[in-house]
Amino acid sequence: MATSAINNNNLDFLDPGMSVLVVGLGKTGLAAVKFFLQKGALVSVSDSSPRDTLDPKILTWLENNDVPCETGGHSVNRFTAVDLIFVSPGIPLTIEPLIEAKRCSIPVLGELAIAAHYLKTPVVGITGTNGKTTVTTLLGDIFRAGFEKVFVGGNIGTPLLEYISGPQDNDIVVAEISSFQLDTGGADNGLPFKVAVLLNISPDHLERYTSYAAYVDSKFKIFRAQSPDDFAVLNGDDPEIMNRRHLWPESRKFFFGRELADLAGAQIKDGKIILKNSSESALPDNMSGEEYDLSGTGLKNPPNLQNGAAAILAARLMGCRQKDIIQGLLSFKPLAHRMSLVAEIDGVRYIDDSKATNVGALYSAINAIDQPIILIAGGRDKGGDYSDLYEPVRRKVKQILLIGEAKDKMKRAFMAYADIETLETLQEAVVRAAELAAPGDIVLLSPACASFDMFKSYAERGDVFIRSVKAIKNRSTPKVEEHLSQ
Ligand code: UMA
Repeated sequence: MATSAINNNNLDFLDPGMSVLVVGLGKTGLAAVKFFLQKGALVSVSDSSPRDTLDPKILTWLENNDVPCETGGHSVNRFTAVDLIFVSPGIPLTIEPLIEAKRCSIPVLGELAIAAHYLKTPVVGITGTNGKTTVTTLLGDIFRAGFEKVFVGGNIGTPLLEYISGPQDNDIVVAEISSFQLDTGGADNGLPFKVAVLLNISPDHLERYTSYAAYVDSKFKIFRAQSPDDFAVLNGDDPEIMNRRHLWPESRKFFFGRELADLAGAQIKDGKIILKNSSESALPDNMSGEEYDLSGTGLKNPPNLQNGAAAILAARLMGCRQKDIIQGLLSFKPLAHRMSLVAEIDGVRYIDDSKATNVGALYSAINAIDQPIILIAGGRDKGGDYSDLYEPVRRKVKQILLIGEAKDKMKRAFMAYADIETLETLQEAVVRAAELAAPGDIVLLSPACASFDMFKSYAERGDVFIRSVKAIKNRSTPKVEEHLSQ
């Protein structure tokens, strides 16, 4: 082992022959194996899933490249016998082999720590509890209007390591960044984002963090490596963010929101985004006074107005031209499973918000709707505090239909605020919602929970909802022949 030569501040240690254990063989793990092999390291893998559940093509590829792969669990002796451990974001940092490795002073690093040393392209990072994927996608659209080559990756689905392993010949990298990724950014400052965006913070992933404060701390790490030449873009309407805005160093801070008072940044007003200076701080390049009208775009409703404001500000601070931003805004298509209208059947609208995997997302969904709601919720609980929802639920929700592991816990939480039924499947919940709904109501799937107890992903959950709604629509639409025979 060459651990004495390694420290987290200096990753020029990737000498040929050093031993690296990659933990987790998902997308990030596979990209990491390829990266470390390229650097000439002796790579091995450890994954807790049974061998027969992993992709056989990947296992054969590893074999062909002489990469030993432990499956079905993690053994401590593998973790303590290497020079460096690379962890995928989904691996809890509290598993025993990692604790033991850290006790032996073996560096445990993730993708952002590697990117800090090897990424050569200017990078915009977007984090927050909700809206990350929307803003990352939107910024991708905006930058594509103005730059020749744009890489969009990170937590949105394509590991940054895939880009880093290639020629790195893009003009800009747009990276969705999760708190899990920020947790393994390295003991030094991590990746310096030219523009770092923090969209909002509300309780999430509390099954992994010891406290909400620990989760909030993790989100703020996105600013750690910034210098005075870099920009922080922050939600001025979010109390959690505003309370801590003085607590990190260096970068120039600009804000977006409805209540900016004397803060510089992007003001949301009457469906428009207006850039403005404050008495103490001026936006660069005389951009103060520019207006962007979101009313004709897919961003006209909250929370997308906030997402649009954040993206406009970030793009402008990255040097994007106003006309390219407008083109990007116009070309943006709202993403699936986020407050998407599936169908209107007999005067009832069915809305798919399957991406609402935490309490904060359900809160903004309920607040965005004025009609009476029949809410379908539940799934795998993430430790969130449901009390923020009591008042909006009491005011707007006629009935809650609960599914999944969290249904009993949620029933206890909401029984004083709405009528509740529990059901076994999402399909049954949709059928029951259709029976209960009256014209003018909204049937809303917005689970406030992860999907993994019943589905592979929130996308699969949303697809099942859509199919169930379409089945009801087909049943309720009289066939032409039946209609004619009456
Ligand atoms: N595994 C172990 N040991 C464990 C737990 C898991 O070996 O203790 C193994 C699993 O068996 C599996 C592998 O680890 O084979 C999966 O690793 P991973 O969960 O890190 O998954 P990746 O495929 O690498 O995907 C990760 C992100 N996943 C997570 O953060 C959980 C993806 O975000 C991201 O798109 C991808 O990297 C590329 O950057 C997903 C996500 O749910 C979409 N993110 C969370 C969120 O958005 O809320 C943070």
